[in-house]
Amino acid sequence: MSLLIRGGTVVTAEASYRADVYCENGKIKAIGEKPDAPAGAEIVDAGGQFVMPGGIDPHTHMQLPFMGTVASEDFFTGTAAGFAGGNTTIIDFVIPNPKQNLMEAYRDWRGWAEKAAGDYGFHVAITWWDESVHDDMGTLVREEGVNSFKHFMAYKNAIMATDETMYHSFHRARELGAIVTVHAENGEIVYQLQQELLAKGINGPEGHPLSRPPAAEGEAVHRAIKFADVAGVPVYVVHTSTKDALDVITLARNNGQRVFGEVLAGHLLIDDSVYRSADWAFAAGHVMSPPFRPKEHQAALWRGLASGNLQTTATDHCCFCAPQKAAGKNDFTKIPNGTGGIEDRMAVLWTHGVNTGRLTPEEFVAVTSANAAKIFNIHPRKGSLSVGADADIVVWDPAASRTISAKTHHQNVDFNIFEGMKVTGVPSHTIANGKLVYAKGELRAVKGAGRYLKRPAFPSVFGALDKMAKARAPRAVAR
Ligand code: URQ
Ligand code: ZN
Ligand code: ZN
Repeated sequence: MSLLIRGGTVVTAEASYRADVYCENGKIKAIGEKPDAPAGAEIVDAGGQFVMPGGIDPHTHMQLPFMGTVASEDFFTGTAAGFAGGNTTIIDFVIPNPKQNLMEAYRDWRGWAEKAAGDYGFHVAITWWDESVHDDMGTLVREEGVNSFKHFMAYKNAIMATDETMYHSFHRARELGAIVTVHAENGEIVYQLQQELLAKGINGPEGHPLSRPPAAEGEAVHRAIKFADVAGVPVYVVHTSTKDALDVITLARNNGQRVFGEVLAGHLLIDDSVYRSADWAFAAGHVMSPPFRPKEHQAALWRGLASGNLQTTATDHCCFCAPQKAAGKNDFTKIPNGTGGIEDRMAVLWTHGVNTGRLTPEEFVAVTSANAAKIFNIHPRKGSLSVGADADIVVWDPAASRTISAKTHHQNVDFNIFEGMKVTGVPSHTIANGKLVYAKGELRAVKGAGRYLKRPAFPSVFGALDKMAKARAPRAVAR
């Protein structure tokens, strides 16, 4: 299987330059002026377009069992919809129930993901602690290629990790050369505010943001960063949604701590007015956590991306259809939390990032692909356009437009948080593992073609730290 992408401008996180890209057997074989391509190679005409690394969405929840239901998007439909938006890789989550054996949960998710059309990895959530969790974390790192462990600091009485669990898990991750990630909202503040709002008779979606103030995120981000500092482990803050959180991340990074921040495309563009809509389904369709925020937070988040204090963008793609959201008709705390976006993230970011001058094309590649690959240790196999890398490529037409709608999107959900948004800059072709999976509106995703991605630990960082620590340790006095 060979494919030649001809006439385009290659854009990586480092540079843009005119070059053709030749792919063979799923890998990038040559990049340059008219590289040799055998007769019979499939040709993609990229004239006037950009040729970029396929998107990596480091935060999705395909067919997640959550809040009494299961997300409507599965690993096949979700990765296929991603192709239509230029995304070629996801990192999803294994989320064990409290007291559920980690390896059992991991095997469940591996089974569900076998239908994926695109490549996928897993962060594993640590929702409880005992010696078996300690041991299973070792197995997951050493044998299963998991190098990131998630901690939900929200969702009390469900999957919330206590401080005790976080303490043990962070130290174990440090030992193993893994990174920790957090959903940083103070679950106790949220829980107490939810009870108070319901007691006052506020049970509609307007109560959702009121129960999750920016301070609840700022406190939890601060706490997670301090736990990570004590453990000496890198920490990645998912769906950073407020200036409060960004300020804490920025301060820690300025002090040299290894802290990374992710922002969702939705949090960059949608504000909390959606929850005050008279249309219950519209408001409930936007219920996700952390909630969409007042406008001033969006400006801060864009500054965070531009300044490099936020390194990645994601979607937290976790879809629930209207009948599922209706579970919370009389109690907003029962509305399944989650929204979609895997098909729209890159076009939304190009339109509101590159077309407005907030991001250069190179920065666009960094925040939609390369940085996630580097942070989660799959670069340059993923997130780069380099010889030997996986042939995961998007041919991007900067002049083409479309209007986003649930009526036309490929996502398996009846709602779209970007409904009606006109985007300029969309994929004309997506190549995954060297195969054309999307071409000018035609989706050619193949169920089960996706591969599980092993992501190596980071012993190099920790090895160096250990050597330094030993060097500093007081020498035993020779007897
Ligand atoms: O919290 C998450 O990231 C998962 C449960 C998806 N739902 C959400 O509201 N973000
Ligand atoms: Zn979350
Ligand atoms: Zn999530």
